[in-house]
Amino acid sequence: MKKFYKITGCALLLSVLMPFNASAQLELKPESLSNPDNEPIEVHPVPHPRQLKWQETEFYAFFHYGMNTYTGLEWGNGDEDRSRFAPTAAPNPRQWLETAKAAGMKGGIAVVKHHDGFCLWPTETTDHNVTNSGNEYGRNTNIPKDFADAARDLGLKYGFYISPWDRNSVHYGTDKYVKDVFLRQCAEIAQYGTDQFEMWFDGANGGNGYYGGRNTTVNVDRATYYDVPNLRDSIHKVCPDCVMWGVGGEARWIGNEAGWAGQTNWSPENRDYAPEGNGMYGSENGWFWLPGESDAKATNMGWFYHDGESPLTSERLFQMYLETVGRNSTLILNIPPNKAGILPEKSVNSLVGMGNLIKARLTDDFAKSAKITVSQERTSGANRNYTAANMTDGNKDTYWATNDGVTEATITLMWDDVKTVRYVELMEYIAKGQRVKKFQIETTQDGESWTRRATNVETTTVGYKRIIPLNGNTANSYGNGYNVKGVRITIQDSKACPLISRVSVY
Ligand code: FUL
Repeated sequence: MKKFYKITGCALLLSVLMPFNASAQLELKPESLSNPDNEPIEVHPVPHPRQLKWQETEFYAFFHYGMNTYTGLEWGNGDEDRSRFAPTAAPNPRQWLETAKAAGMKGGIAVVKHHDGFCLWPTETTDHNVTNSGNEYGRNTNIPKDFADAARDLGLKYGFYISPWDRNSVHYGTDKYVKDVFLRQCAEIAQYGTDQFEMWFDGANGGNGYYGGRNTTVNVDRATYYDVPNLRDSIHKVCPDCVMWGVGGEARWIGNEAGWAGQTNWSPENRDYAPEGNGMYGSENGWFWLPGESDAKATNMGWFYHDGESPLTSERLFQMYLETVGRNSTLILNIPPNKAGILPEKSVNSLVGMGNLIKARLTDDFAKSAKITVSQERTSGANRNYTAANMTDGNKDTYWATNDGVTEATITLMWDDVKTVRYVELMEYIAKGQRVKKFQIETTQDGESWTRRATNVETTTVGYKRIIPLNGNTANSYGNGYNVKGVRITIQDSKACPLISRVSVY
């Protein structure tokens, strides 16, 4: 960054009067012209604006629907007779998304092609698509179109899962598959909406399959085979805010598919990370921004619908929310549509129940009525301040900060009357990088003696969002709560001055 130096009038006069050597020793004062708002400098890596918008989606749905819904498989071999895709009613993506909305989700991702290669839209890239399916409901289906239309209508974000691995295609494993099938399919899907927020590219790549009758095993190197730089560039030209997930290299797989992220979870990561290993935690000194997404099932069987399946309880799903969204990850929660192309009522109820728990437990924010003091406020700039009030103004673009070099700080919230509290939520202003490395939370009943809470929790990283149950228990977080007159958060270590955009106490 450029620094401008100001030589004051007095210094100028002295420099004329004094010999050269003496004037050279005059202290030059850094001028603030280059940074009039006294903004803290970034701690790299920082997110791309599209990754920031993506992160704000926080909690969204996953819908696995397709050939497997009718064959009962999880991974179709690619040789399924197309007539087997025969919905018993017109598939209704709007109903899927209405459920997502009622559950408090901000969007959804629909599978439009799984590993079996069967495409849920009319495409010229393969005959293995809905136009050749078993009945009129199937032949008239166009999932990406109906899904995108419904999402826009409901004010939700949307995106699609397109399996790079294709066990139907005779070309899989050759360049022709990448050029004439996969990239063209992605381009077709991009045409269903330039406002997509994520394209999902599965890490399951290659193995045995039908492959147009070759019935063989094809292995590819997923890092190089799919022409990812070209894929990324072409999609971004059409869908500028679309994060290319997984193989696309713009967001990472948390990796356990069980609905939890590491308590310590960095968004920075290294290019050579093993998606199967380190996904839960990221890397403190990772050199590029690769935020985590947790994919998990809301039901007890597969990703696709199976007769006899049951949804997980709303309480269990709420626990997943705390262990993912509450740990600097997004949560993409799968609810399988059934053979009629709708979500079963039991699943809807459980999801809506989860949404109600989130609303009931994480909405009434006591921080808004607290008297908040901080150990230090960063010196204001011309058009920006860094006061404690920025943490409760509901504005994601304002934040509280300390001065440069100050990496320890306290935030104290006090109330005149007793509050029953259970959760503390913190958000960092990650546009300038993820910083906080260690913190702790205490409460007070009398305003004098403080007791540390959540002692069994790794209170290390914060990131985009961290939610700490004060009893330290995500499975049974609600409990009786603590009756307190104050909450104190102490930041004990940070990569640089901490920037906190939100503090909430529920
Ligand atoms: C995995 C796939 O192989 C599963 O079938 C499912 O789609 C899941 C979300 O990702 O890698």
